[in-house]
Amino acid sequence: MAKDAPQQDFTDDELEIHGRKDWAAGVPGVYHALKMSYEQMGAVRTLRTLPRLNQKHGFDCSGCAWPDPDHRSPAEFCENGAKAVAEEATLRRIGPDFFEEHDLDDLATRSDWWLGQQGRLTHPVVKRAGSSRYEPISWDDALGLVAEQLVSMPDPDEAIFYTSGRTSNEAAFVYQLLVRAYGTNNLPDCSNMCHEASGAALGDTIGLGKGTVLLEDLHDAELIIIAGQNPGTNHPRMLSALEKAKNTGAAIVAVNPLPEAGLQRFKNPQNPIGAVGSGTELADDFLQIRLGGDMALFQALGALLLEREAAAPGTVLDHDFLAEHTDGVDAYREHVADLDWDEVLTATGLTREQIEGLADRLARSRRTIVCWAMGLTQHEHSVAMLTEVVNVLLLQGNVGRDGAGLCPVRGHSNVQGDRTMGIWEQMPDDFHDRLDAEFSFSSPREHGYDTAAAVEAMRDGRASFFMGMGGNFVKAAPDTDVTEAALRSCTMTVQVSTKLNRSHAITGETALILPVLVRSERDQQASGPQRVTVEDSMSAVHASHGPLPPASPHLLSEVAVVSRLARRLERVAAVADWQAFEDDYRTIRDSVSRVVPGFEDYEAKINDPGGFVLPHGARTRRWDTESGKAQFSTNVLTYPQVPKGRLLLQTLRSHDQFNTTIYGLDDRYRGIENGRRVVFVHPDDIAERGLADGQHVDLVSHWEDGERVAQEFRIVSYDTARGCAAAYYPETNVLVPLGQRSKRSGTRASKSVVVELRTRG
Ligand SMILES: Nc1nc2c(c(=O)[nH]1)N[C@H]1C(S)=C(S)[C@@H](COP(=O)(O)OP(=O)(O)OC[C@H]3O[C@@H](n4cnc5c(=O)[nH]c(N)nc54)[C@H](O)[C@@H]3O)O[C@H]1N2
Ligand SMILES: Nc1nc2c(c(=O)[nH]1)N[C@H]1C(S)=C(S)[C@@H](COP(=O)(O)OP(=O)(O)OC[C@H]3O[C@@H](n4cnc5c(=O)[nH]c(N)nc54)[C@H](O)[C@@H]3O)O[C@H]1N2
Ligand SMILES: [Mo]
Repeated sequence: MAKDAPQQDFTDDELEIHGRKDWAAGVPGVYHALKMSYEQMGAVRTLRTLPRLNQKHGFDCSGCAWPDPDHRSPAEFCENGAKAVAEEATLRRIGPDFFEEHDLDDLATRSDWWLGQQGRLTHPVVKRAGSSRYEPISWDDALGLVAEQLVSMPDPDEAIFYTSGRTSNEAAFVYQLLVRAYGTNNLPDCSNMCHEASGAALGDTIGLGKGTVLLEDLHDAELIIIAGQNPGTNHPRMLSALEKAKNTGAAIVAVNPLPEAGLQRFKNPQNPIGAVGSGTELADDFLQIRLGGDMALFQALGALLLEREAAAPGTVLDHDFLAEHTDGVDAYREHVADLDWDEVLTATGLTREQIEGLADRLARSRRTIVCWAMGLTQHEHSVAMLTEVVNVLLLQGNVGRDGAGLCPVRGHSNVQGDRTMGIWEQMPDDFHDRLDAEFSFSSPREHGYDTAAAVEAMRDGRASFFMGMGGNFVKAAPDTDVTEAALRSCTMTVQVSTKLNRSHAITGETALILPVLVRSERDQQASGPQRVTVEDSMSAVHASHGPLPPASPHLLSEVAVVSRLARRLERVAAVADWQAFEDDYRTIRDSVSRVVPGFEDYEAKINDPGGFVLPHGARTRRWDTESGKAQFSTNVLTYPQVPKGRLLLQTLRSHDQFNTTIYGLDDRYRGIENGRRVVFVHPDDIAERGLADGQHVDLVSHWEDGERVAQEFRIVSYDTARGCAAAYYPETNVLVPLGQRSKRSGTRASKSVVVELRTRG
């Protein structure tokens, strides 16, 4: 039986439960942001940093991938963006003596919160084979060790190169080049656990796996549906855009198992009256859907739109668009005509009236946007579910029209850019062709491992080297015990990092930590200070300049780490002038401009402080799909099946974390203070099981290879959809087996885990 990670403290003695809030941001948001900034950075550094966040000549927030408005306010950041910056710009430091005090066994017992609180990593360190602690090492020796290991590998496919989505375009591009010149496509990334399903669904149906909406579109929309997303916590700056839309008359509908504070009411901290007043009522309607029920909902909406059109021809659908631009609408029409409404109501937990109400809104709206995040992507049937969202928008011609479109809201600040730069285990052939031409080599074409396949390969002894360009692989990946064992079985693990996390405590035989600069720091190279570029959720690319001095003189930039490693690997060294790449990032962008479509004149385009928007065929109604048209899809109605007595659990973020980085132990909007081991359950589901609010239970998931247990969660009676529970990630990762993932994209089903609440004996 798999047990919970040992470092967790199971007793949340100080845990307090308060009522949940129905509004987000406002003065407490500002207060919490500044409090953490002062604690971590002090007043002077706070004043030097926050005013430059997301400004045209400033630096890009590492918090999320939300775009910047053209007209920025003096404080263009949110509570959680400020926290993300305080976390990296902290004055706390981990020097070499830290590791004299704390060996690996000690680190492995520490909580994620404690590890993060120790501060920035300042020196490269190594854990040698047979030793149980890290010790300082020079950069030269560190990179020498890595190169030696890579050269000695019998097959490049035994090495794995992970990326987390904060890496700049420049670093990502040189990193994938190093990996491909070394000879593998093993480039798993955090997208594999995140928006992979969005990319797959959009690629198949509209020809490019990215959203079609720009910020202005949101301001101009008539109807915005926000499904499976908690912007109040995870994309707070989106609330300003929603407020703007609202003020120009848009209707907003939230589709979520939880009544999330940010979707109800927003007190805009950038507006003095907004911050203290009663706030803007955001959502006009809240559909409290069951987990995984969205495919049924969108199929039903499509069916209802077709019905309303049949009743009043010419009033609902966009016939010209359908005829000229789409393929498969007849098959779709036939398919949804047979819709089983009983199933729809079971899958969604909604009433027919609620669904009809949303269909009415859709029928009336001429400009509709659907926004989504992890609530729609982290299910086994996510790709099909998202193609149903596309179907509904296509019916009314809502793609490639101002004020309308598809809006996957990305997570990490440059996760979309990393993909554009080639961080993917299965880049298309034309990318490889251009890469080969630019660097005169033959890149490997066989697809590499995604995140789950990478863990399986390490587990099964098919891979023995792991390098992480950022991120916290062991905590972010599913099936914590399996993932930890997989990493421990490696000959070498290398983490390019900024702060300590659990992936530094769970190591291969030899392990290295290579500490790097963050985006808020000055990146000085031989040719002068460098800028880097990032791509936001809406395909806008712009430059970022860090204002702060580096946390330590011993830090390198990610680009420098890659270039110096590349120069030590003969085959890799031969393909490019790596010294030039390191000395002057303009040379990297010059290569990108020839390899990646849309980046022509890259350098000139980023001189515009607002940056530039990458082309997206679907925005101008050019469809790069097999049929050459926007594609309707027909899917068998699917939703999670839950055996009697069990609950469906989603694993989600609290307000005080950034993925695996835990800022603090509160989840203010949901009324949780000083603890994270809580499970939110509907009061009737609690009563039905003879349990009580406040009781402690184990969360148990059952699989063919045995059960998995997350221990000691306090039951919190909460307004969630019936049959659906929620608990925080990463504590619950232990419950999700590697094998359970989206059929077509491999995204694992972190939002639909069948669990039993087991009383503790
Ligand atoms: N402060 C902060 N900002 C972040 C992050 C962070 O950890 N902290 N993480 C970043 C990253 S990498 C990402 S990917 C994004 C994540 O952003 P979100 O996707 O908003 O993050 P989650 O906390 O996973 O929340 C999922 C939301 O979907 C709902 N949901 C879950 N399952 C379903 C479902 O089946 N149907 C519907 N309709 N709704 C469902 C949940 O109730 C919840 O509101 O945020 C990014 N921004
Ligand atoms: N159960 C469950 N699992 C999930 C999810 C879920 O909702 N539920 N969400 C998934 C999602 S959406 C994602 S995106 C993944 C996140 O997976 P990851 O991206 O791997 O995880 P993070 O917690 O964002 O990584 C944090 C670490 O990155 C390093 N870091 C921070 N900034 C920088 C930098 O500028 N450069 C470098 N080199 N390192 C840096 C720091 O050392 C920090 O400790 O987790 C996934 N896992
Ligand atoms: Mo993500």
